[in-house]
Amino acid sequence: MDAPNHGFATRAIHHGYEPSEALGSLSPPLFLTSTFCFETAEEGGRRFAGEAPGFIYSRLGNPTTAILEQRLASLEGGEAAVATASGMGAIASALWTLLRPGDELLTDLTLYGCTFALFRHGLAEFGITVRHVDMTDLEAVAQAMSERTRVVYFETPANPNMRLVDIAAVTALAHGRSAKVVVDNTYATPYLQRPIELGADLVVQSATKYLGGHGDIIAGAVIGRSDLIERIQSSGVKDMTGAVLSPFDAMLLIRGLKTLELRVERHSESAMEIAKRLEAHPAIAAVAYPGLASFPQHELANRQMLMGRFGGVIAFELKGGKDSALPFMNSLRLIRRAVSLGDAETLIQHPASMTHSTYTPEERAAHGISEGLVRLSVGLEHAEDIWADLLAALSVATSAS
Ligand code: 4LM
Repeated sequence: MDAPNHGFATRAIHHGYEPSEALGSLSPPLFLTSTFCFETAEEGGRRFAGEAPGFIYSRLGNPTTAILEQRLASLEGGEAAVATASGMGAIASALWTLLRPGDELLTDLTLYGCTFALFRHGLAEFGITVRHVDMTDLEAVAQAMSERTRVVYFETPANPNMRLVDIAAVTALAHGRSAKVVVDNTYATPYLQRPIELGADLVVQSATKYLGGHGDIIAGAVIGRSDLIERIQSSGVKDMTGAVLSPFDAMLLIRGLKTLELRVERHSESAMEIAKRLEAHPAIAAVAYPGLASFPQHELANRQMLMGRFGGVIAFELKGGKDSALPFMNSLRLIRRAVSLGDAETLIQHPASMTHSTYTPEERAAHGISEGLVRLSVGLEHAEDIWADLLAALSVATSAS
């Protein structure tokens, strides 16, 4: 069923699948197969030549994954999507397709640790110049672009410090230089933010997070115009990275998407309440959450993020910095100490020693990632239980310091 005019939740449940085409099965069938049989040798040749329709081999395409891809494209407001084995698989497949030696990649200061590592230790070693600029400063972005800037890449909200980038404004600057814009929309999800509708060329997602939502898969996706996705699928995913999603994980992701709207509503509602309470607590030095009036880019958050919601991730610092943060984390009983985010379980981690340990201490300092920062991914538990756990651990940390 293709229903572009239906609401978000309806498309997350129905788009791209018609039960009457699969023996009436309510749930899309799982095609757990690596390869597809040809009636004749000639028929196989025609499929390889693109002259006959039909699947060939699951690294090139799979019917279960194809339903997921149509659904993701619809939710992000793109023409097409390619699902990948991880968020890093999505980022690497897109960038290896778009960039050539001699090109420049312009990116924000703050990025997820492995994205930073891919840029600094991967792309840069293959003749691509990677330039970091503070993308909250549009003047600086305009100055940093050159004739060779081929791709402009950023996260908003950024991992881990929640900084926002004005998608429409940066896209206008990039398009003025004929550069492509790639936005990592993992934190916001398409329910709260749709970069393609604001002009971006491609969205990348770590579907491991909110899209899957249950902490049981590693997955990713690239979404955008059909011609670009076709190139990323047939070059980046098929040949250069091989980062293809398993059909089994595609099925779990189809299942996860059905509740995306409900989950993000709840994550956001609880996170907003917890951010306010953290901000008022005497042991807390600073809280970064786009929904707070004190957030420096709160006006941009209101303009760019949808539904009056701001997601489930909060970054904060304790007054004692790292020396208070680690004992505080160790005192939590309900909240799990783990990286990743967007799961039903509330997760907490320390970016400087965990997700962002790929930066040197000097790089973290230069890129706005402080050593004491703690990241909380607010889960779907009863919000008062999450708060009670935080409160108890804060009092332990305060009395110890
Ligand atoms: C984490 N993040 O932060 P895969 N883009 C963003 C991310 O946060 C991540 C990826 C891409 C974390 C993982 C340990 C904004 C991952 C990469 O892990 O390859 O699906 O996504 O805790």
